[in-house]
Amino acid sequence: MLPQWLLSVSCTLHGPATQRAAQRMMDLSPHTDLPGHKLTCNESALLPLRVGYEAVSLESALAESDVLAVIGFGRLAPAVHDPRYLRVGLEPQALPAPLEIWRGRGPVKRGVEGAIRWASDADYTFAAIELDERAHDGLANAARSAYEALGAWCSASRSRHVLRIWNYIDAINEGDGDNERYRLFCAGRAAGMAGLFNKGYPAATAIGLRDGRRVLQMYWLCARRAGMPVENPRQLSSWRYPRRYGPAAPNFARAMRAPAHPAQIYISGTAAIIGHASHHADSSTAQFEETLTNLDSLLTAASIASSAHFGARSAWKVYVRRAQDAPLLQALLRERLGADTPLLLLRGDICRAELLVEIDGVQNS
Ligand code: 3EB
Repeated sequence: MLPQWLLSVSCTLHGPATQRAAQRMMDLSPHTDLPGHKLTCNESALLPLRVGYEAVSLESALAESDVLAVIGFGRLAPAVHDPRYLRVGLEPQALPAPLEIWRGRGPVKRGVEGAIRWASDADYTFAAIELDERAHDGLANAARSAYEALGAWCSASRSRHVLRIWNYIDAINEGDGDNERYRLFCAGRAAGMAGLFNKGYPAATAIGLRDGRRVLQMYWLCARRAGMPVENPRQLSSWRYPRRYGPAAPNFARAMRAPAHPAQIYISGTAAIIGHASHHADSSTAQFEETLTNLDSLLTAASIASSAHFGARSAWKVYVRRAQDAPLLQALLRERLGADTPLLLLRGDICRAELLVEIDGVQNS
């Protein structure tokens, strides 16, 4: 069944085009049923969350009543205890790095419950968890515990629909074959997710930290209404990856259309993968171009008008494995995405050892 917010958007604003797009999204998403009923109009879409990078102090950001979440990056980001704030251990390529700030409609309630920190307004929730692997019998169990805990917490909350998950994992490529830490994470995640996402997986990112702390960091964006998962016609759905990539497939949607109007799409970590195979193992720039082709394909599948791709109405994170690739990639990004596109380059490891660059973000129509 189509979510109510999408019905209202299709009948009041775009008519058959959005209806077709919704149909296409569902064709690509095996977890959602085809619509079997007449479209009706209502006013149930949420206002989109405003996500951007801001060069402001953490204190001034947290003083604002519409701020739902602030994410700081790297060692030099402030270490402040506030449930709305998370410092992720990924080093930014350029200093000082801006803060990623999520703004909603306010007012924001916030709290701490066990290992979970959360902040909610009427429509959206930011929820974060950090688990020390050593205290949780290793990475796989930490991942399972983290998904079980956040899953249970979100299911019981007003914003129970998970749109987007960010996973940051120390030393993600360490270990051989099925013992590679990313694969251990995937196994724990699959176990911890059991029964959670029957209507489709959230969009996600999984990137490697290098801080040596062995602390799994994860944060979720949840909403009061369900979003619509979107798959990429150029890429095999992650949960269908063949066995060679590990005993437990990753479980994420390529993108999530938010239950919002105007349209907003959260794009999962996207790399130079076609079908299930990595391409251009020897070239970060070729991987970058392939990644842009994947993003174009995904945004088209999500029916965000192609003229609206990138630009000021979007925000992107670019994860770069090798420091020496960063300057050229930065220049290429500016050339391809334009001067007004918000970008944050971070040094991080990508979940397959041969991948050198990955991009995630949010696109508003
Ligand atoms: C890929 O397409 C690249 O395990 O949550 C991208 C986004 C990737 C999310 C995840 C992994 C994940 O498979 C890696």
